[in-house]
Amino acid sequence: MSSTIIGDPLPNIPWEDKPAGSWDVMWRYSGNPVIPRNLIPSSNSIFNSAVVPYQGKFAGVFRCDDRRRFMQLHAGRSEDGIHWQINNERIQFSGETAAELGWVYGYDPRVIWLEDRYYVTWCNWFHGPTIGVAYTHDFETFVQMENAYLPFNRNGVLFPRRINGKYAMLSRPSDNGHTPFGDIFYSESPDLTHWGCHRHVMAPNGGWQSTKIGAGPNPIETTEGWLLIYHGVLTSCNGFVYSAGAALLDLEKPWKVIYRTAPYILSPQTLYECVGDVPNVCFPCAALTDAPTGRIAVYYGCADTVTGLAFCQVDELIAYVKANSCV
Ligand code: BMA
Repeated sequence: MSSTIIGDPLPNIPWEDKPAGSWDVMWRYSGNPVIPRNLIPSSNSIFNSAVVPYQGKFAGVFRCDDRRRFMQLHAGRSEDGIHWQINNERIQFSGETAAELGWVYGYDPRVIWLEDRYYVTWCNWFHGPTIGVAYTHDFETFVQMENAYLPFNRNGVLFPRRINGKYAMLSRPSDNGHTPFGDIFYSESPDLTHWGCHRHVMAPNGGWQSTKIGAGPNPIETTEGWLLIYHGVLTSCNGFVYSAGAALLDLEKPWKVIYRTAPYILSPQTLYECVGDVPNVCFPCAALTDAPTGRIAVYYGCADTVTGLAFCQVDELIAYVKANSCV
């Protein structure tokens, strides 16, 4: 491999080889969707969810919209990353900040191991959407921290390590509705509470990413830069279409975009991506990686209804990003 992941081995990463004859740089798991909408009694839909390796197995935080159609976060476990047990009760965040802020809704979680614990970020209601932050050691108790920003913001995604001594997050300032704009910004913090030194990372750029963009899974450190898989939105005559692309960001100054795909790497094309509560949505929120093999397994929401799994190989994806860059 010419380009490699800087990270840990994950020999039990869910994986399926690319189908023979496929032209795609990212390919779908043949058993998709891996999480059906009605896996638990309380759910209307389970999508846009985040998973991590946990104690030799897997754990995660799942967006489960309930049958009132309220947006909730639930914890879950898996032996293999494919078959999931998700708690029927939503996460009850603990701590003084949780008591102070209260709970209205949460959606689109990301989860990352950072230094000594797992951090969860999500879109959290606080007089409108902004970025909620919490930590857990065991996926049972989740301690809520301060929201990272004032409203309105979405797609808050932490980097897996400090950069130049500071914690780092990507986010997408937005509005109180179905935002028709949106660029990705970078912010840093000394303590995961106070965020500043904001930098612009990238703006929409035509085609599948012409209306708005937002970070997807937490950035993956590679020898070529931070590999960012992100979503982009096109406004069609029939509404928004959510696809995914990838970019390489500078390792020390991640607001500097080195390469960025002009074509999408995943777009809504299968029945479960094109038909559901919100049609035509592929929304990646998590990526598992196995550094020795370069394998990447991406979890993505499909049509705001179910959760799918897709795969790529780091050297192939980076070569594709470079060869098809719009930067
Ligand atoms: C965005 C978010 C996502 C959702 C997408 C498509 O604004 O709300 O959770 O998947 O819209 O509905």
